[in-house]
Amino acid sequence: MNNIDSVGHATGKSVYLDDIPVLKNTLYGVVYDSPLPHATVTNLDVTAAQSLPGVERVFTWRDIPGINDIGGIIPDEPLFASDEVHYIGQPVALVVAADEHTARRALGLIKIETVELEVITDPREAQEKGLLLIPSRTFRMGDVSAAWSECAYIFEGTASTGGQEHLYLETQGAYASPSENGSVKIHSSTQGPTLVQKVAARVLGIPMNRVEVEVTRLGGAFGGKEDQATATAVMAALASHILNRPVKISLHRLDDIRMTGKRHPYSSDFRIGLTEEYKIKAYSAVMFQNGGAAADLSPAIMERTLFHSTNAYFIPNTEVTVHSCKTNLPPNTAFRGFGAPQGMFVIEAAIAKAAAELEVPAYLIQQANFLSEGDEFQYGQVAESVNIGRCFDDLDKKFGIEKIEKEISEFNKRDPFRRKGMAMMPVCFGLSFTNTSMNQARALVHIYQDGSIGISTGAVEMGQGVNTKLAQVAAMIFSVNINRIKLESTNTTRVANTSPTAASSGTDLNGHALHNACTVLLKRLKSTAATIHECSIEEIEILNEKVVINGLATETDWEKLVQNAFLKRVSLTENGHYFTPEIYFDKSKEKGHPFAYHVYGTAAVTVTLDCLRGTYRVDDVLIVHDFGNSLNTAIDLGQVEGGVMQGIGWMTMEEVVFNDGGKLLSNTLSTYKVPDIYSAPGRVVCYALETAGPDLAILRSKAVGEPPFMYGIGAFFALCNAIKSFKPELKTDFDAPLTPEKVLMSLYNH
Ligand code: MTE
Ligand code: LUZ
Ligand code: MOS
Repeated sequence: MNNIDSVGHATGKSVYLDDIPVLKNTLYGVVYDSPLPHATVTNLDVTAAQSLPGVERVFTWRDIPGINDIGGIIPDEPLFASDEVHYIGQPVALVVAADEHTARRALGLIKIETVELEVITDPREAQEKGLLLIPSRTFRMGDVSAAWSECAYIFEGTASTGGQEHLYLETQGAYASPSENGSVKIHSSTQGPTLVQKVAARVLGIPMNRVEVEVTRLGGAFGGKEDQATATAVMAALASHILNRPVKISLHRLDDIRMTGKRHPYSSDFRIGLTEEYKIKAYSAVMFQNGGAAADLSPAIMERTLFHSTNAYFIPNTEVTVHSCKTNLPPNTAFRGFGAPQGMFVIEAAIAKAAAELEVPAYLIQQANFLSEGDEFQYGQVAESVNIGRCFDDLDKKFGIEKIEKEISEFNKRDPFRRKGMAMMPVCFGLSFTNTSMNQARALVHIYQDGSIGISTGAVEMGQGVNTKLAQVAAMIFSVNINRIKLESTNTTRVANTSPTAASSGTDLNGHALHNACTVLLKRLKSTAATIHECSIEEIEILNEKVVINGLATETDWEKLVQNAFLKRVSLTENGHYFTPEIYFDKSKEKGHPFAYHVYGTAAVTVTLDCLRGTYRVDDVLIVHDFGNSLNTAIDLGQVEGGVMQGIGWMTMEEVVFNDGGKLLSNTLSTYKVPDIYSAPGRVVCYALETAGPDLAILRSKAVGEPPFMYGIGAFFALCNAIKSFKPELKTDFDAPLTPEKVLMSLYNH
């Protein structure tokens, strides 16, 4: 089954926000953002900008009719700064003009007077000064302080990971226009239309039913539009609502990179204790999450870090704390993996450290500690259908870990200046929003009189193929040709109170809701068929667009059946609702059953390092991944390849750099290096683990969006191993990304 969008994308016919034809009288908005990282605003003068010919109006916090707050979880983030600014790039005003060029010229006429305040960019320093976004949280299991004395070996260290720019191809943007009765319609490039609707209503001071949010598709999001599409959308809505004119905002790339938050950098201290047999007896870690200047999604990301801090291992005694630290940087936000990669990096660093000290391959320690059936996670959930050991063993069977190791060691003996390295990266990722109430969805299905089908859900298509998978679900239930099905835009008036398309759960949640709606409609149609053919409903099947009775095809095809049902006044519309059963979480105890199921997989990553130049390439990424019973192997493999590439980029070359004054130095694509075709691995080979798939996954097809990202972590440890083989005495520190510059310095600077 091809992706239903492939032709539209290849021919340029798919409609993104910027392709929507603009209405007459449309105005264009450009954001004026804070030039300072932390300051009191003593005066803001927009009069000169206001009087530039062509400028319609300059909006500041004073123009907000409702509440000046866009915080998604915690109300700590103004739409426009008022008396203080907290980061460079923070929106202060919006210039709206007849054209974008004029609006941009007016920016230079805005005068801001400030008194500078202390700037903090380091999360550890923020924590010391008590600057936290939310209270710190700790997950515990067993008795870690008692367990240290039972360990044969104890190792300590630090590990840190950097930020990451989402670099969605389509930048943030929105197009708002006034409708009747004081309503506003917002076209938004958002993963969370309901969040945009809710926050727009709050800021405009109108009820949610006066705000309609429409999403056609996104040119990529990767978490960057889960929360941070809201500011742009609400600014456009505000200007449109007040001026009673259509207003469009589409961020320029450099503005987008400067103003929006990124993946959270983390800096952590760890301690790991093992027995003589390499069983991890105890693990403790303290992690400092760099949250930026407002909470955004940091509380939820912190939580997912905690949930994934022991990755795919059973560790009987743990204590992991995360501090969410407030700094003068743009608020960091969701990014594929949502804090899990940061947490997993620390336990993998701890294992790598132990392996180096004990002079054994890390995979022996990994393997000795894999979760087994019935083990308890740190958060109380009991592990079921655990596949991690099988993924690892299958990978070994298919590719031969020892054989790879042998080839590498021979190469390393032979080659004068190049070194190869290998690392295994197991992954265990929990599926469900960690906030239980978000695990619900709705789907609205219309069967039209001609037999064609229109489907609306809360899912947002951002390139991940959710629309194709949803079409497949409906086509399978109705047993009709997929060409009969159209996936409608995502719209808050058709499907309300949606969760963002995130947490890899888009297909699962919306697919289940769709399944429920289609099942009800199918039953109605079967009942109609039973009336036509004067038999009982149990004898009826619809197979390949035909009514089949007791295995025999009848004259009645899908179109006839639908037409007949319509004439008989049967409802051909249904709204399906779904909520994930069985899940709950008790925050007061930090225990529960938060996930519907877990996704497992293992990758072996090999690299070749040029020790003269510090340059390297990733040779192979060999994977066995648990897709369950995949709905669409082409899409799923695409998600694996994209995720792996993005993970490798985060670990090796993408370096978000701020100076001490909170200014982003890596603010262009010439100073921020993203992976391109030349940095792609030589091979990405991914085998599907043979499994039935869990009941709670839609048609037993497991969610796939985020988990493969974490295979990229293997590239970091493979590089560490290559470095170690060139310079055995080197004590590697775990400071990602491991850029070629950093590699070169570590090879020769000690
Ligand atoms: N794939 C593409 N092509 N573009 C994206 O923006 N986002 C990722 C992943 N894969 C993304 C993507 C992220 S962060 C998530 S959470 C999931 O897709 C969301 O979609 P799903 O829930 O339908 O898997
Ligand atoms: N968003 C969210 C997420 O609000 N809660 C989550 O658990 C989550 N997980 C991954 C990505 N986005
Ligand atoms: Mo993905 S980080 O859940 O949008």
